[in-house]
Amino acid sequence: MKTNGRNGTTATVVIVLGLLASAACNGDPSTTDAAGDAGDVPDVAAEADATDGRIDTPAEEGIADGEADGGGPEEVIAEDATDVPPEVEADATDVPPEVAEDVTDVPADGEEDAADGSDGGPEDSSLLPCPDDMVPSGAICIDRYEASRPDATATSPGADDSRATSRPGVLPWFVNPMTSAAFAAFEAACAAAGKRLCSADEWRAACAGASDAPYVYGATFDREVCNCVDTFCDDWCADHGIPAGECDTAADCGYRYGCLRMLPTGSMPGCTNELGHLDINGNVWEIVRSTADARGFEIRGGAFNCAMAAYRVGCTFNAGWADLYAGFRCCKDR
Ligand SMILES: [Ca+2]
Ligand SMILES: [Ca+2]
Repeated sequence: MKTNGRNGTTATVVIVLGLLASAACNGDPSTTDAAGDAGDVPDVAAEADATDGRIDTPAEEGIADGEADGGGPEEVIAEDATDVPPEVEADATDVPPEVAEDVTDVPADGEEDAADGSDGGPEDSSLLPCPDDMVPSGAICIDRYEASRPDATATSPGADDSRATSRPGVLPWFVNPMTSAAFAAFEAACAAAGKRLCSADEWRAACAGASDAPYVYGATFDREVCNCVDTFCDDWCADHGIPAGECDTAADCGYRYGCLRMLPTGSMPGCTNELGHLDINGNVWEIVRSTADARGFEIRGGAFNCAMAAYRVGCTFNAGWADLYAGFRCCKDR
């Protein structure tokens, strides 16, 4: 720090780290990110880079490498990202066995849901009930789970693109990076299931719920409720003998420990509101139709690997970049 040259080097490093942090979420958070959040970025990148070797399972490495290793310019990151092996696995052992039973026990009866005030429209009595794999949200039904392929399992997202399913305990259907071709494929997958992609307004309304909350579960960000980059830091420390007082649970700590991971659908039973859909915040991003966004779609809900989770998993955030884990869920009119 004694010379201008060193100061210049330091400044350069900070700028580069800022770019790396963008890569840590697989993209450039430029157009829709709040400028005020930019100050958080360099620390995240430093942690992500420095701890690359600490990822403790092959499954986690498969996903985390797609993020933390993408330290170069965007072209390089995109290459890495498309290389995500289809067998990328989540830690299926984390799925509480009771989750699937609980969620499938939820009554899908539209009249009962309408009667409990979940959507409250005056015309509710004329609306049809929703199929078992969807929940009512006003004048539409929305998938209970993130979309998955028919042949997806808890450890594989599958390969059958013929139609979208909405079911618990399987890895969601995702692409990385997001493309216009994927948008068309998602629309076709919903159509083959007798559904369609949700619109941005429909998705946001279902996310915010009756209380119009910023997060699906309420007004205050909670890392433990929906699967985000910060969810497993405390668990990682406990598993590795790090006392709670010494465990880094600050924002984006998942990069430090390499403990972020995609989960099978419905693994976080609290990640919902009175409507009963799951994972609308976090896990994989969700593509929705948009007339406001020039791309024709928006990218909503945040993801398991995305920095600045408190900001990006919110119900109103639209990711303006393509290098991310993009999934979807289907809607249909009632
Ligand atoms: Ca946790
Ligand atoms: Ca999601």
